[in-house]
Amino acid sequence: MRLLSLLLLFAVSAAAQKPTIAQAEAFMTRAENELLKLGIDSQRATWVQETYINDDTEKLNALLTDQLIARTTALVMESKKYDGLKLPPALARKFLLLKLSLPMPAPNNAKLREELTQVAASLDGSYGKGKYCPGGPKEKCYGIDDLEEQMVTIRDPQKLAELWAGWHAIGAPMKDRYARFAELSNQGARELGFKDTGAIWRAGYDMTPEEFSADLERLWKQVEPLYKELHAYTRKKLIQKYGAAATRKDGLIPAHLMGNMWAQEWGNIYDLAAPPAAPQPFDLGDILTKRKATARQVVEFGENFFVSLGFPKLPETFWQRSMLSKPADRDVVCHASAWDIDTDQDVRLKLCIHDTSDDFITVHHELGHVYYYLSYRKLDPSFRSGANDGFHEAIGDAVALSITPGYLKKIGLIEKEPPAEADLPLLLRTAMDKIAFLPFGLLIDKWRWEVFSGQTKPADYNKAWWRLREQYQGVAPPVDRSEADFDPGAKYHIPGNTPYIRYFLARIYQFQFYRSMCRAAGYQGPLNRCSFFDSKTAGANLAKMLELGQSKPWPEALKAMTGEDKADASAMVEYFEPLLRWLKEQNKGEKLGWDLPADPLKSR
Ligand code: X8Z
Ligand code: ZN
Repeated sequence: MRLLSLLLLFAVSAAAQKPTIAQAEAFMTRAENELLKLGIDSQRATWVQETYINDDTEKLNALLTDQLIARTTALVMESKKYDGLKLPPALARKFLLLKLSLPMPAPNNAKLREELTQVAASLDGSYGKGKYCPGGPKEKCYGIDDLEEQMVTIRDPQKLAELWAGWHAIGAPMKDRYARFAELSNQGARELGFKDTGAIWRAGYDMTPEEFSADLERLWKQVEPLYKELHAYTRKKLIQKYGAAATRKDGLIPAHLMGNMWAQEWGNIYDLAAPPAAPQPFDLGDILTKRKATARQVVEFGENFFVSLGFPKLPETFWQRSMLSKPADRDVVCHASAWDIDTDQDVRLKLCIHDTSDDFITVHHELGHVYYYLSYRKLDPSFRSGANDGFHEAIGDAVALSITPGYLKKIGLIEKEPPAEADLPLLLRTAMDKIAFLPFGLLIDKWRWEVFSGQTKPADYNKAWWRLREQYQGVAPPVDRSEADFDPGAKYHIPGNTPYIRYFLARIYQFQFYRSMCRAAGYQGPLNRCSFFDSKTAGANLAKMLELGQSKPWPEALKAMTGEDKADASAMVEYFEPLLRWLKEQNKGEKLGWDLPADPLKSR
């Protein structure tokens, strides 16, 4: 009798301790509010660091990041209490998103966490302060912003190799810090119950890691034939121009000849690849310079496009608080970015606009982020994010695909539409940016996932990097490299710790979004000529997807706009179909692809 009542008492108190759904809900509301506030403080500190780099702002940023990570970690731990509960789907999703919310998980130990946030802020700072001083440190020095501009026009391979090596030297001093960063962040990931930091990143796609890998592989296979043709064609043109400096027995292309520091987009060397009889392409950069367009006016072109779709004008504070041009008096991170400081109306851009067409496109890209922010700001804080991060990167690009000659004529930037023969050359130029990027977009995080998983050790960082660049991109280092170099450090997103697979996904999604908006706009005809400017129907469909934020698994968001629920590269293939036919014709007799060299670090 006594035993029974004891047991009963035990059962009752256990039931009393088991948390309820109401408690889970209350916990989540509290967590959301607290993290929202800390997130805003941290955003402000990061903004100040990146627009005003010095030791103090670096420290302040590290401090605020530290606070945010500390509280997020503690709340994730606390949230485990509710693990076995059967929660309503929206609440369950919030718990999941909380677990995945740290791109840089940190150890739950104040000292180690502080070390990690310091290392991370110093890596970001090193990139922003990075300079190449051709005549030595006392002479004129160039940051990446200047160097990128120079690479667009310089056509002397020796000079290009110098610039390339000069910039890549900024990576070497980051190597040890990067190794420590990976080690500490992994420890944090393991404490949260994940294998490593890469595993957290890959968990953000509403599918299992195996399904995610399979999806990436499937998409890559859809577009790889296009890349191989473009690679072979561009290689032939580079060899015609540069001879020995562009020639390797294995068929790889030296990475400094593509008009871009990372050979990630090749549109800047379109002049070397243009078909002989092609009409001279219009140069938006020239047009904007001749008109003396200000940075603000360049952004207004983008704003007007979104307004034409039915979106609101940008808030006044956007213009007051954004950084649109490079300040003359201090170091800043020029790499373009869009900011959602308070996840409400305080949205901003940070970029260093020059009068080039690349920037015209980049502005549309960044405004895609801004209009996404503004569209989901009314949702609960947990859901104020993109359906997945690839969606976020794809919105502005999908809009920018509508910057056709027809559109430019409509808004008065060009006087007459180029003749029909100009279509194919324009498609080639676009492909040199969009298609060329695909393997690069894929390999950056393949490298990082291998680093985080421990498959690639610090002693092999650079080898593994070049192995992937050779395997996927078919490009080789222009000068000999070694493990004393750390070439990944010369690409912003590595020291900046921004996951990158989003950009690969975005290249694919953007054509899918674009095709669906073209259809909504009632467009019929070859896909590459469509502009959905001024279509309120296309805009309404887009808004339906954007307003969902992260509240639903991404296939549902995709469905809300396109009616499709799978990522699909067929729109991209359709867009470039005429070009593919032409490239195949041009490449007759050419060997497609390349062989992998025995030593990935050798320049010949
Ligand atoms: O980093 C960016 C954006 C940031 S919002 C400008 N992009 C990647 C890069 O520059 O490497 C856009 C394309 C790929
Ligand atoms: Zn972006």
